[in-house]
Amino acid sequence: MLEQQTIISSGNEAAAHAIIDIGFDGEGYYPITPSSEVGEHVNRAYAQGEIDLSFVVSTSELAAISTVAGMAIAGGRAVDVTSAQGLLLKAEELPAIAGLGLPVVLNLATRDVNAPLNIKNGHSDLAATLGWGWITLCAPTVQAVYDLNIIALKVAEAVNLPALVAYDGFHTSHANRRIKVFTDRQALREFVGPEPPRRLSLLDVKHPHTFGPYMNDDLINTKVQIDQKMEKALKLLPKIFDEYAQMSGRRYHFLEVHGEPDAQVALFILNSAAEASKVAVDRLRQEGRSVKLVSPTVLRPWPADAVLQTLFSADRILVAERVSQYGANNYLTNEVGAVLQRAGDHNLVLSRTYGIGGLNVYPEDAEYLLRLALNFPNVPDHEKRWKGYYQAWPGDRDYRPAAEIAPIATEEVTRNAGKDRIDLRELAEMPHRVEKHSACPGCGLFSNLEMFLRGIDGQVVLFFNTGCGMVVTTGFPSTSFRVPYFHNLFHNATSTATGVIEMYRRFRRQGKMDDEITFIVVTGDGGDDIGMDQVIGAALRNDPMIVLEYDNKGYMNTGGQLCYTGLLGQRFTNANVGPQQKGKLQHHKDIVEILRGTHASYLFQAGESNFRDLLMKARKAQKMVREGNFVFGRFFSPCPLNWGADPSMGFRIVDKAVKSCLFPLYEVEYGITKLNYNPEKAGQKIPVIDLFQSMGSAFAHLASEEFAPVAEEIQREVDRRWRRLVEMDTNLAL
Ligand SMILES: Cc1ncc(C[n+]2csc(CCOP(=O)(O)OP(=O)(O)O)c2C)c(N)n1
Ligand code: SF4
Repeated sequence: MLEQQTIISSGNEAAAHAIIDIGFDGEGYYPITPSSEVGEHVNRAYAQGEIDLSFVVSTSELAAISTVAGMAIAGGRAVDVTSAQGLLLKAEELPAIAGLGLPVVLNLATRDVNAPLNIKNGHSDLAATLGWGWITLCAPTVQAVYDLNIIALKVAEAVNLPALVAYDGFHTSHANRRIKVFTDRQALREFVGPEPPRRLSLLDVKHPHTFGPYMNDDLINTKVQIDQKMEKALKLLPKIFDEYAQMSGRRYHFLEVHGEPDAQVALFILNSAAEASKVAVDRLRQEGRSVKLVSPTVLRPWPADAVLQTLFSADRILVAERVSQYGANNYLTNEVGAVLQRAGDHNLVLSRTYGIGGLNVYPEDAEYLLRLALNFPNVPDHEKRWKGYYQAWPGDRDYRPAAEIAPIATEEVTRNAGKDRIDLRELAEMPHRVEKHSACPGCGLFSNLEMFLRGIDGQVVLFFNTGCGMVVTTGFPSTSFRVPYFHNLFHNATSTATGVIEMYRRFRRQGKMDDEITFIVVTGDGGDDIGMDQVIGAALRNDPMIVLEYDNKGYMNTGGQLCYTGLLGQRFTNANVGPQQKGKLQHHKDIVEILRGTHASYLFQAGESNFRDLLMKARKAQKMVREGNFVFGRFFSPCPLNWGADPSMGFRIVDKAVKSCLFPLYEVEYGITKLNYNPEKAGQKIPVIDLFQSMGSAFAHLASEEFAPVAEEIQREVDRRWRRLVEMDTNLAL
């Protein structure tokens, strides 16, 4: 056995620990709860110089897994992590990776797939993957997360298929447990072995090969090959489990069984719920009941023979699943049923959906399910169904949450119509369209948005991307919106708005409605990383909407991860500062300048520190959309929580961002650039370092002596961009 040490670890830390111990060549990263921390831990180790791996922060999950595919086809060992919608966004690439035979590892901290949006546990993401050709291992405990990552890579490389390690979001990803990890990384790496040489490599220029061609008709044979590789993995896994047991003292099997081996009743359940179920099995056995628990470690390859052997003797099997799939049955029930049918179909397979939306499973819940199977069919009528729900209900159709805020009347918010000048006092009295939100004190999001909305007359419909703006305003059954509002997942608001606007125009043409509406999309800067294509698409189509980006220089809702708007050297939870890494490696993204290339009608930057300018831009933006044009605006929006900044400094930080020229106030109207405020001319320009000193701990190091070269580099870049703007302003505006 190899030497090991005991540590306290969460499931996410255990996955990171395994990734670090194995020594992967590369990781693609995109944050999503509850899996985000894995990459953060790996990056921390990288920043400290503990490991040498290419850590690529991507602009979406699809981009991350595509980067991982690139690493693998170049011959590197690569790993990725995700959950729920993140997995679904990778879905295009995942079957391709299996078809290409790339042995990458993907950790999945399972989470229910909405709607409505939910971050808690469910297995609907995992269920979606089962036909995609990935070896799939299930880790019910924190220890198993560590162990199965190692086993996954070993089997993946042996058969040239990718492997997925699934563990439960929050129940396992965030549970702190005592686990054992190897102390000697080198010895572990010997167990994993060097990466087997690939027959073909994209980097082999002496023997060039074409990968990923298109192939039709009878040449499509990768599906058969995947099947054969799965069969090979099925034969190999017991040997790998054996070797791992010798090395670690921990033995895994296709299925973990707890209770009486030949029990009359079996509960078949996946991952974390299996732990609570063991207690229920023990209690019932003390009563002399013949019960057992069966929990699969391996879902793909599907261990049909082991399932048959384990369940054959049971009269009744209750398959409990954290999914609800309409159709013949939930997926595992179908698979268990199909296996047992081979043996003559003498067993009764019952199915229950449990725990969707992340509900906890206690021993009492498992006991209830076991008793249901034990007593079947002598159970209450409503439980006689062979499939159904436990811990889930359809909700009360007649439930109407109390209206805490009143809808807004058009007259209340019509203050600017037909006026040349705005009356600030009158606008100050305008009612809020968004109220009672729970943003952190000092957050720049709503101070900017609220001010902007005061410049907008009449009715608005709001669309929010996922992010803080959405999270702090809605949480069933409450809402902060006095106007219609729609959240349609992380980065889809712009395209969703396009669809709504198309119907709005159609219905107005058809005379079905006559309300005048301004459509406004609110997004974080992260929404414009992952959703950049959608914003560009709306701009290119000149869809009449206002898109407002609050730029808080990070993915704040998920815990302060890197956004491409971040500054060179900025500290993020996934771009740490240490001997080997100095925070973010690139200069800040300039979304307005990116959109300039779409020749959108009106683009602007504004900030709460210059509120008259902001209000004038709101008025102009509304005029533009009323004329049928696309508008994009961006605010500089402090995030005291993740910047570690003083919440009372927000207004002054925005002012400094403007005066340092890091965030110039300007607009681009039909291609003509106009600076709205020139700190140089006003004699108010300040060095960027003055700004960093007040921006909080994510930036404070940039003002230190050690980071002086980085600060100088940022100053040069800011000045270069500023000079360009000044040139465009003075020359083109004439
Ligand atoms: C497809 C997908 N990937 C990842 C996420 C997780 N996620 C939700 S919000 C968010 C960050 C949003 O950042 P930003 O747009 O800057 O808004 P902020 O959090 O700063 O308000 C992330 C990564 C998700 N919901 N869906
Ligand atoms: S985390 Fe930051 S962006 Fe989110 S509400 Fe708090 S201050 Fe605002």
